[in-house]
Amino acid sequence: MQITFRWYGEKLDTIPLNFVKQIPGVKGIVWSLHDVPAGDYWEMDKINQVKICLSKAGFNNEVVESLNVHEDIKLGLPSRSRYIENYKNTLRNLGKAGVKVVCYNFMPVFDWTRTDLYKTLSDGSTALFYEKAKIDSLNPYEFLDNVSKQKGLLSMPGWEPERLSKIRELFKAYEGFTIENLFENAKYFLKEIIPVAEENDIKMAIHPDDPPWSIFGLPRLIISKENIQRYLNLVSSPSNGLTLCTGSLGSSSKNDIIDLIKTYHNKIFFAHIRNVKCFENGDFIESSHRSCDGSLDIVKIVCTFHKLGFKYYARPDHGRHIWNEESRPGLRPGYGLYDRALGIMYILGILDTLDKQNKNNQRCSLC
Ligand code: DNO
Repeated sequence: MQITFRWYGEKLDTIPLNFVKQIPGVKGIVWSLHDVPAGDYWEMDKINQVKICLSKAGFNNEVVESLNVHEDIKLGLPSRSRYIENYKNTLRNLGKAGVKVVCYNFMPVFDWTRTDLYKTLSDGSTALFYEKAKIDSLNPYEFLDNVSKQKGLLSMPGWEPERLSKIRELFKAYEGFTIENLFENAKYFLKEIIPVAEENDIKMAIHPDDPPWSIFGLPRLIISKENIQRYLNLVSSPSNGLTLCTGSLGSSSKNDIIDLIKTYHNKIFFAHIRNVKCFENGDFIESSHRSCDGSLDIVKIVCTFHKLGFKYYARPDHGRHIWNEESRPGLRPGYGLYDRALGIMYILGILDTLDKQNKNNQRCSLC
């Protein structure tokens, strides 16, 4: 597994790349052109600028996360052809720049959803929290009023101001829209873009829906093993694969993460590894990476990937806000430096132990 770190770019991220360089084991930066709106074409010059910047700092640029799919594609509107053409041309450019994996999602309206960005944990750190009863009791407009007052929200991926300003229109457009419509539009999209990904040696890795259940009556695709299988079957290709986000799928106890890794390890091109503490009432909070701090067994997860010879990319995903980091202006909730660095060290600790066991021909009893 190759360890990577998500970074929002020189203008938008408060963490300097030379700090990231000091985290052991990080080979690549997971990047995107966050200033280009969904549906627009990524120019070669802009892509190359990032490539040069990352390579100067000693990182590769092999993973792009969030080449966003325009809402008209998800809705299957006639205008989708223009956006699909842009998507294909962007993939061609990314291929030229040496990008190997593109993580994207097919979630209607919202990317990911939380009710609290800074919920205090018992140790005084804060983390992203989802309160099920709150989401269930509010309509999306009330929810947005409620949550948009929170610091940092509008800097999160999927919550861009231009997107949120169109929220009413979007909800109208999705009225009566079913999961079958969404699968159909995903199929149309994949049939168009997967051949281009193949030609350019790019693996497309769809991100699961977060949380993995329907919210505000919107249909959701990547929420269960059954739907993952259906999505992969839409277009059968070595370029049609998954981002296995342990925290997204793992916030539903119906999903068995170990089973998913064992079943789909050949289709997983990117792993987001994080822990989540789930409560019986459907609430969940993002905890530290340690197995004993959350509901997921991160040791077993990393061990399963290792045993299966997983050779693709992984990142620590979100972290808590610790050591007063949340007071740093411009911090993106969940994307601080410290806890993600601790997460990497935890993952590396597990991997190093497993490698040592392998060298000594010891059998692993962890997974
Ligand atoms: C959350 C992320 C997601 C992910 C997108 C990919 O922090 O994992 O926002 O980047 O769903 O398109």
